[in-house]
Amino acid sequence: AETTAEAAGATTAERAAMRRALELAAHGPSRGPNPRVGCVLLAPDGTVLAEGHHRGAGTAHAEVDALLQARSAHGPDAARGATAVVTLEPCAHHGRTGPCADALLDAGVARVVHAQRDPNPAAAGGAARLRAAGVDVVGGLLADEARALNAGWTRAVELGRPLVTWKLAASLDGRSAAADGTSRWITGRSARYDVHRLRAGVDAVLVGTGTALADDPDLTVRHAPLAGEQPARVVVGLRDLPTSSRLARAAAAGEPVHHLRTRDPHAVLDALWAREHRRVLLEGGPTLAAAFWRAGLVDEVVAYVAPVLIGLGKPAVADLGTGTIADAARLDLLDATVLAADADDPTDTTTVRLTLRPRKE
Ligand code: AOF
Ligand code: ZN
Repeated sequence: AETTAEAAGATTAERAAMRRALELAAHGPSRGPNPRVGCVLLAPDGTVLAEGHHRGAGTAHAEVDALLQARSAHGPDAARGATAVVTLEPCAHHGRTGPCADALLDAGVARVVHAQRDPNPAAAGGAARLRAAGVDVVGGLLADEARALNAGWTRAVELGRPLVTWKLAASLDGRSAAADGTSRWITGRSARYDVHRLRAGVDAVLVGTGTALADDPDLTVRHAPLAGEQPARVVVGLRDLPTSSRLARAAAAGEPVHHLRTRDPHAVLDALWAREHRRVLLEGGPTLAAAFWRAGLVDEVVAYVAPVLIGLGKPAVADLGTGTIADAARLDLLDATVLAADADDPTDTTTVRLTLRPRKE
């Protein structure tokens, strides 16, 4: 069992350093395959030697970033006898970069205080390796904060599949299109822009071929700030898209657009995981959403509900196999926010955004 921070008595200086390391970590990536990690190196007298953080896949891990900074400020032996305070257990693997446990050992670090254990089986084991080499290792200091900072990444890594947020836009009576297929627009402008914010936080945006054919969507982030590249756009299903469609033209232009010719949500998530996608946004339509729901592969729901009645039309979700009310799928409401219409635009619509979590038995 791991020594806990309490049992091993992390010092006041180490606790303050961990708070600082968490702040540094927050500047790291909020999507993509890698977590946010911060590191502070303390001299034996408790003063700060150097700081570092991780900036995204392929760049230095936080520990190595801090070691580099220590060396450039204080010379090659800067970290000898130092304490490394890091928000994640140092890695033990050769991934895109070398193992941090070895880098810390080579630098002569005497003590390591980390927060969260590494949930990634490929990288874990650094604490044990350091301990075996005689380094004092304390785990678990402010681990809840570190985990919260990487909540999505941690859940995805523990599940071994991308986290799925299902976004739906519907009328008061749960329709996402009218009988003739028209759907522009059910929700208001601020709701539609809010969807761009959701897209900007994921690695891939998913739609079924039915939606791709009916709506000819673009699926890019245009109305929200975007750090880094556009999320990948993924079409799921067996039907072909016309070469004149927006998605087919983007693919032809070399943009990251993929067509997965399957109907199996597990196969979809396996393919996305292999592309290192950890967070995905499922934007419909009803068939794909129902398939993910029935497979238990929806982790969060964001529903935009507009005060409009459509009557007969396309439901937001297809058959869920619930023949009786006792079998109806229940969700927990986490948040409800009113996205007000622009008062100067009579065509705009106020929309309610519901953030929900499926109840898992
Ligand atoms: C990071 N940044 O500061 C630390 C990480 O294949 P790689 O080299 O990108 O390694 C990624 C894994 O390394 C990551 O999933 C995590 O388990 C571990 N630690 N990763 O990206 C860091 N310390
Ligand atoms: Zn590492």
